[in-house]
Amino acid sequence: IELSPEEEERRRQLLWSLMSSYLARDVSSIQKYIVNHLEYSLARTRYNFDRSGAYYATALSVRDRLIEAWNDTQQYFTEKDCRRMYYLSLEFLMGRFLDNALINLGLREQYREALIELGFDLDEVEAEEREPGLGNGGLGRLAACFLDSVATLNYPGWGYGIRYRYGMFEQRIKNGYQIELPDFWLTRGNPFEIERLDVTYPVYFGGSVSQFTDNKGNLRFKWEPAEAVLAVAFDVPVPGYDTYNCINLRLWDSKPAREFDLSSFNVGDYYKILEMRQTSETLSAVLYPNDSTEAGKELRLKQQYFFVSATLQDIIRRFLKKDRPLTQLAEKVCIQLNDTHPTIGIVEMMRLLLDEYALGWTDAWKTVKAVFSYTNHTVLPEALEKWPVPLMERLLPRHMQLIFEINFRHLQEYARLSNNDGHLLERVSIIEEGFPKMVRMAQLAVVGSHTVNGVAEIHSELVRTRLFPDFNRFEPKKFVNITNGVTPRRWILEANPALSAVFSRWTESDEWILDLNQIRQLEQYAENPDLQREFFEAKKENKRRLAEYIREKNGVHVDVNALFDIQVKRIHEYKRQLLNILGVIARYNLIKSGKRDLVPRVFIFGGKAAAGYAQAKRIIRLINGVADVVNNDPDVGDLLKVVFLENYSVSLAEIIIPASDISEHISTAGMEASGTSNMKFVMNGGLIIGTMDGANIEIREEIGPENIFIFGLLAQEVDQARNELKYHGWKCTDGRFQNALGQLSRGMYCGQDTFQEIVRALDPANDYYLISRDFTSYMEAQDRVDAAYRDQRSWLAKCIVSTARMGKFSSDRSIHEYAERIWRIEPCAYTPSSITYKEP
Ligand code: IMP
Ligand code: B1N
Repeated sequence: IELSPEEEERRRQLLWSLMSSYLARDVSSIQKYIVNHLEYSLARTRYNFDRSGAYYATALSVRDRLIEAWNDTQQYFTEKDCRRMYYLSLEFLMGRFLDNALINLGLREQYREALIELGFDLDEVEAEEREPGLGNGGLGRLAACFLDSVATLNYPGWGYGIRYRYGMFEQRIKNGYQIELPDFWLTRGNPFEIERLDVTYPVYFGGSVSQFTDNKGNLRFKWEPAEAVLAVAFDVPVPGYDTYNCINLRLWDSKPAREFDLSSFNVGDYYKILEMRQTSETLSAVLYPNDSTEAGKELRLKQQYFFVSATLQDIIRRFLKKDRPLTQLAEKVCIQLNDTHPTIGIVEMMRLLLDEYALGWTDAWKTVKAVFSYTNHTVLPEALEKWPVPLMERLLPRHMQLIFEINFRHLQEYARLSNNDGHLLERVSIIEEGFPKMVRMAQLAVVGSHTVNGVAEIHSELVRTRLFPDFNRFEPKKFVNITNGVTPRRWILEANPALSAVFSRWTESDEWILDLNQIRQLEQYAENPDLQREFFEAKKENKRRLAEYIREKNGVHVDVNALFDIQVKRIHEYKRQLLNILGVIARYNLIKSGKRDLVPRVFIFGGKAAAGYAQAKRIIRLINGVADVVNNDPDVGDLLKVVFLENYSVSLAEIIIPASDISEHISTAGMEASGTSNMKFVMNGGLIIGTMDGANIEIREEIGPENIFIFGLLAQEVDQARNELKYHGWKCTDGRFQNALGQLSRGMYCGQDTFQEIVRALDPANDYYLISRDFTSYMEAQDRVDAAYRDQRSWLAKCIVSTARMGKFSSDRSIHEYAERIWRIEPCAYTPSSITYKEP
C-alpha cells in the first residue's frame, strides 16, 4: 500500500519495536529460547525431550543469534558499500557448526550451564550433529578455515559453493577393505542453513548461438540454450570469533526450472518433462570424491558452471543495487578462484558483460582481469583440469566461442612478446591440440586473472618454474606465494581445551586466540618443569581420549604411554602411506628377531581413498592386514600396535590431532603443494617427521631444524633419482626393505593377489614415488625419533619450543596477506552502535 511520509515513519517505528533487539545472553534466557524451540519449532513436549531434541532446539536457538548478527553485518556492508571479496570453491569442509558457533559467539559456558539444568551434557548434545562433509580434504578445509578468519578479521567477504545433498562418502572397513556408503547428511535437516526461496537464478545449458546486429550496427551474439535449471540459495551464517560480524556462505541447490516445460520439443510429452525435471535435481546431488585428481566427468563440468553462473548473477545483482555502470565492478568486487574448479567463471563474466550488458570487448576483458585471481593447489599433472572442446561446445556453446576468442587475443599478445616462438605459443595456449582438442583450465585461469598464487614457498616456486615458466617470464609480477594457514579457533581452542588452558595460563591472556604469535612467550619456559608437566598432562589427556575412541571403534587396547605415531590424510600414492607401513613391517620384523628395548609405538592411520583409486584401496587393505598380524601376535605386546581408524573426517581429526606425539608428512618431495595438517599437529604440541616438501619446509624454518625429523630426497633431486631407478639399475639393498617385500610377495599380510600390484609398484622400474629410494633415510629418521623420545625432558622442550613458534601458520596471517596483496579489501567491523536502523 501507498504510505504517506508519516505513515511510513510509523511503520518503521513499529518494525523496530517488534523486531527483537539483541538476544539475551544469561543462562535462564538461553533456557527459555531452547525450550521455546523445542515446543514451537520441533512441536515436542516436555515429556518428549531427548538428546536429539536437545540438539535441534539448541541449534535453532543459536541460529537465531546468527541470523541477527548476519542481518546486521550484511546490512552494514551494504550501507558502507565496501569493496567485497567472494571466495568461489567447489568444496567447503566446514565441520560441525554448533560447537564452533558457541565458541565464536562466546556463549559456550552459558550454554553448558543452561543445558546441565535441563538434563543434558553439552558435549553429548554437540555430538548429535551430523557433519556436513562438503569437501574432500585439504583444499575444502582450507576454504573453511579462510571463512573463519575472514569473519573474525571483519573483512567483507562471502563464500560461494554448492549444497551437495550427498557429501563425501562414509567410509567403512569390512574385512580390511574400504567400503563406500552414500552420505545423505540432510536426513534430519540442517538447522544451520537458511533456505532463500526468494533468491533464485536460472542457469542454462546447451543449444546454439545466433548472431545479430544491434541498433548501433555492432555484431552481437545471443545464446539460445536448450535446457534450464534453477539455482536456489541456501545461506550458512559464519560467525567470527570475538566480533559481532557474521559473514555468509551461500550454497546453491539445483531445482527444476519451469522455463522449458512448455517448449515445442516437449509439448505433449509429460513423461519427458518429468524426466528432464529429475535430471536438473541431480546437478547439485553429489560431491565428486576425488582429491588431487580430476574425474573429468560431464556432470562435474555442469556442476562447475551451475554454481559459477548463479554466483555471478548474484554478485552482479548486488553490485547493481546501487545505480552504477558495470565498468566500475572491479572497484567493488574481487573474486578468488579456489583452484581451477570455478574457472569457467572468467568466461561467464565475459559473456554476461558482452551479451547481457552490451559492454565492448576491451572494457569487458579489462574488468574481468581486474576482478579475478586464482589459487593453484597442485602441480600434479593428473589434477590439472582439461575439458574436451566438443563437450564444451555441446554444453556451453557460447562459452566455447568466447574461449577461442580469448585465446586468439592472448596468443597474439604472446606472439608479440616472444617474437613468434611457436613452441612457446603451443605451451601457453588455452587450447591443447590433439584429438579431441582440450581446454586447459589452468592456462585459462592464468590468462584471466590479475594474480596467481601458490600455497607454500616451494609450491609457488614450482608453479612459476615448472607449471607456468613462460607466463612467469613475461608476467613475473602476476605470480605470488601465500602460504596456507589454519584457524586456531577450531584447531586449538575447540579441538584441544587442555592445551588451550595451558596457553592462556602461561601467556596470562586469551590474546593468542586472535594473535597466534602470542604463544611465542612460552618458548622462554621450554625447560620449566611446571610448564613441561602441564604440557605432558595435556597431551596425556588427549591421548586417553583417543585411546578410548580406538578401544570403542577398533576393539584394540593401546597404551597411552606409548609413542603415538599418526598419519591421517587422503590415501594417495604421493603421500606415501606405503612408506610408513613398510617401516611398520620392518619394526615388526625387528621385534620378531628378538629386539625388545624399543620405544613402544602405536601407529595410527586414517583417510579415504577415492572410490575408483584401486592402488590406494590396496594400501588400506595392506595397513589393515598388517594391523591384524601385529595386534594379534603375543610376541609383540605393547611394543607395537597398528590401527586404521575408519571414516576420517573433521570431527575425528579434532580428536586425533591433539593426541599425536609424532605425525607423518612424508610425500615425495615436490608433490604436496602445502599440507595443512602438518601445521595443526605442531600447534597441538606434537612433533613431525617429514620430507622437504610443501609447508614442512617453512615449519622447519620457523621451529628450527633440531625440532623436526627431516629425511629423504630434495625436490630438485627427484627427477634424477627417478632416472636412476628406471634406467640405471639403482636398487634398494636395505635388508629390511627386501625382507618386507619378500613377505608381501608370499602373501604374509593377507593374500598374494592383493599385494602383487603393491610389490610391482615398488619395483625400481615402477617406483615413481621413490619409496624404495627414501626407505633407508626414512628408517634412520624414525630411529632419531625413538632416541629423542627416550629423553622425555628434552622431548617436551622440543614440543614446547615448536608449538611456541607456530604463529605464522594461523589462517589469520594468510587472510591478511590475501587482503593486502591480492584483494585490497579493508576490515568493515559492525558494532551495534555503528548502524542506524537498529536505533530509531
Ligand atoms: P544481498 O542482497 O544478496 O546482498 O543480501 C544481503 C542483504 O540481504 C542484506 O542486506 C540482508 O540484510 C538482506 N536480507 C535479509 N533477509 C533477506 C532474505 O530473506 N532474502 C534475501 N536477502 C535478505
Ligand atoms: O590443497 C591443499 C594443500 O595443502 C594440499 O597440499 C593439496 O594437495 C590440496 C582436485 C584437489 N590440491 N588439489 C586438490 C582437490 C579436489 C579436486 O577435485 C584437486 N587438493 C589439493 C590446500 O592448499
